[in-house]
Amino acid sequence: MSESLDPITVPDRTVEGFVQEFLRELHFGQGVDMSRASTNDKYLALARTVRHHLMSRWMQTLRHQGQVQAKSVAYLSAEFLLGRQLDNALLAADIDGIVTEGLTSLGIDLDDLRQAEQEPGLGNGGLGRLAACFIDSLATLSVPSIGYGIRYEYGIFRQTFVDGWQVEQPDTWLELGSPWEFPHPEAAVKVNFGGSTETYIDDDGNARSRWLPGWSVIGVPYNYMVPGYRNGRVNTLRLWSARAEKSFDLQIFNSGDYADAVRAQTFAENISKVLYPEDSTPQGKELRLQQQYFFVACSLADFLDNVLPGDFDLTKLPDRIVFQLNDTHPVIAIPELMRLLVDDRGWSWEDAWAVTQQVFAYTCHTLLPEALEVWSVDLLGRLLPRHLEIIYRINDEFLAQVRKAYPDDELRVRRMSIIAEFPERAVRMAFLATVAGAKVNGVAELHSQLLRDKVLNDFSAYFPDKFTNVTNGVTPRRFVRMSNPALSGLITEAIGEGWVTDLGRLRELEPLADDAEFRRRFAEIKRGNKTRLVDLLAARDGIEISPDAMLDVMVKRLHEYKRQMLKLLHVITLYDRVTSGELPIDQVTPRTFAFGAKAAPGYKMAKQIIGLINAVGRTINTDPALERRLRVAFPANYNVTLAETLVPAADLSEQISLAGKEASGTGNMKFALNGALTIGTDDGANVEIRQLVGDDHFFLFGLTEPEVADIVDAGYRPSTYYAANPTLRRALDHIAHGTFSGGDQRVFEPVVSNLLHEDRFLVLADFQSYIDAQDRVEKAYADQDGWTRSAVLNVARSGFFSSDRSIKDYLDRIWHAEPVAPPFV
Ligand code: CR1
Repeated sequence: MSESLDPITVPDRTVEGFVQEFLRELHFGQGVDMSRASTNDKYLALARTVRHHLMSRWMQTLRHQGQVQAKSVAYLSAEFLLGRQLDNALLAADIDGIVTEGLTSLGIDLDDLRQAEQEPGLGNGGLGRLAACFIDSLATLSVPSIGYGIRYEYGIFRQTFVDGWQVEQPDTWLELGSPWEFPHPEAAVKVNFGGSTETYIDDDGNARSRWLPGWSVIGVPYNYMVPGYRNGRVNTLRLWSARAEKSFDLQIFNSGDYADAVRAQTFAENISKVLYPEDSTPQGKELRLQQQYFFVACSLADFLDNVLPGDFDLTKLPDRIVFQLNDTHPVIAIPELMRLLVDDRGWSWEDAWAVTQQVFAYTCHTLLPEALEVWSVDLLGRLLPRHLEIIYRINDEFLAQVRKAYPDDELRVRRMSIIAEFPERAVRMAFLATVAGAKVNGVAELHSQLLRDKVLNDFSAYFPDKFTNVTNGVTPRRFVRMSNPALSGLITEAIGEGWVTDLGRLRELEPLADDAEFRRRFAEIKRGNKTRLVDLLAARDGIEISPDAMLDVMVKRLHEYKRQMLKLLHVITLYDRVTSGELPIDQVTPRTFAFGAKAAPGYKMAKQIIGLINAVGRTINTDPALERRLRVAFPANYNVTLAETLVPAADLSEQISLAGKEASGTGNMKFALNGALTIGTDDGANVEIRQLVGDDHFFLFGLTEPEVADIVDAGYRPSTYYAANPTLRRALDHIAHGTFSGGDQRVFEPVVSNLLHEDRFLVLADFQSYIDAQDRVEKAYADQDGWTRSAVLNVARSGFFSSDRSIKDYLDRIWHAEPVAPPFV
């Protein structure tokens, strides 16, 4: 079906047309003229002008979706780490050319306006960024879909360093207004909490339960455009913001108690106030559960009541929708759908369960047992008493079946219960999702295998067909085409445009790895990207680095299992080799060690490690003996925007988690796609990266997952590694003796004693293997041309890691939905 665009809504795609529209927006939208316009005025006017170019396609997509009623995907995620919108919109609408030219004619530098955009940091790390990549790919593949999440007023905290220690500041991303959102207060949804339940006899004489809620809030939807790449489709991301039912109490206000008059408002708004600053650490908080229920209740109500036509037969729901649960955060949607069908619509339990089991699928993103969310029965019963009853019944019926399958195995029944008994009675959300979901997937081959064999082993034995893998991917639009324009130009020149939406075509670059002229240009681009980074870090952070040094990068959340400490011990070892006279400074490859990492505010050890990285950096960067050949660069507040400049500049990508701990990683993919070589363990998606790029172009080190399991089972003793390895001993002793803390031995004592006596993630066990691999890196880097050849091959062989491929796998293996041709291009 092809329709034509409504001419009223289609803006003129010429430079003159753009300029006119931009000036109109400045005038009518911002109420200023060019002579008085601030940078923010110009940015907002530009954003609105750009948005016009997508708007008619958005309207058309929605209209078309309403008519066709094809099977859709609802991606439920507590986090969408979107990154800046302006460039992505320019790229999708294919108007960067006319915009740059038009602004230049007005004496405006597009780059200045770019900087004015505050990135929406509505996610913590990999999980949230993956959700953002997935909605981009869904739109680009023209899959009917909608993203549902929370519009946090404050996103992931802004990290600052005070004396090298992390201090968190609120992320005020909405302060100057966001031009990318469309609030719809008229479509608000009421969400209940608390209260109690009662049983009653319905008209047919059946005993039924119902919820008598204690309080409620209102969810206001904010819509965002999710443009496909130049394909005429614009999907929707709908984020919910919490409000009180009554904005304030006039009686109380008039009596003079102003604080009390707005109490309900403050309380309600707290629900969407701030992104929970957590990343795989267990910090169960009541507010977090409120957030989770709030957004899934809004989303299910919105889908059933507003998106579906009024006469829709809900027994057909599985033909029309699949709700993908991004980790356990939205899993409370399962009892919510049961409640909507059984309590509100009078369905039988069996009918409701039959539908529910078909419309949910669950993605697990972790292997750390402490990161598998549980909610105490006490809290859940207080906040959502009816949902707890429903969960109990799901569990009773499930366990009855397990007993039937394993008649004399009560231990197994207890292991598989959705309700844990120790250390307190609690609902295991991953189990609930596994029991109710049609499919369960891990996010890389190794991760999915470990889910089956270890974390959810009883369940994979019981439901063998439920488990599958979908290896993560990243969007090539943002992470190559947009962030690495020079490399994109070279690729397009070599193999044509099509790779941006068909990333497997990067394979066609392979023969060019042997073309000296191509390698020269590739290396020149890498250097240009480094220069861009040098300039950015100087301006953004006052950090000085050289474009001539090897750029060795470790950027990701700070977590012990990711092992920033291992990286740091390597840095300290190089420092020790030089300062002890073992290694003449002129034999050291000039290297910049770039770190970027936020620690969860309550995660003490992670914050210690941040302090230590900065302390080591201070020492190394100022020690004249090193002649500036080794430098540590740790810009604060690593985020998507910084990644866009950092990743294209990198030579070496550090992916050094303990094997069996990193579910996938996605930074690893971004680096390989931009021509960095990886030094990494056999963990997460590193395994697949190495298989694809080849052992000769990847620096593998460290224990394998089965080896780790053996060592841990045998009783791991880190101090034996310390005792046996003089290099390791010297590195740790530097920290312990205060080399980086002005002689003060107490400051970093917790880090040292943790490594020596606990070392949960086997840093000391992998140390020597890592140092050896780093020595291989040095050698390889000495042959610059050989290194570039490997870098080209990394790019050519990493096309698999496009999120377009991930989404196709989801469509085939889990969603069984089809792309629908957009109404027009
Ligand atoms: C995992 O730690 C994975 C992303 C996306 C993270 C990481 O290995 O690449 O998910 N998990 O699947 C996470 O953020 C809160 O959990």
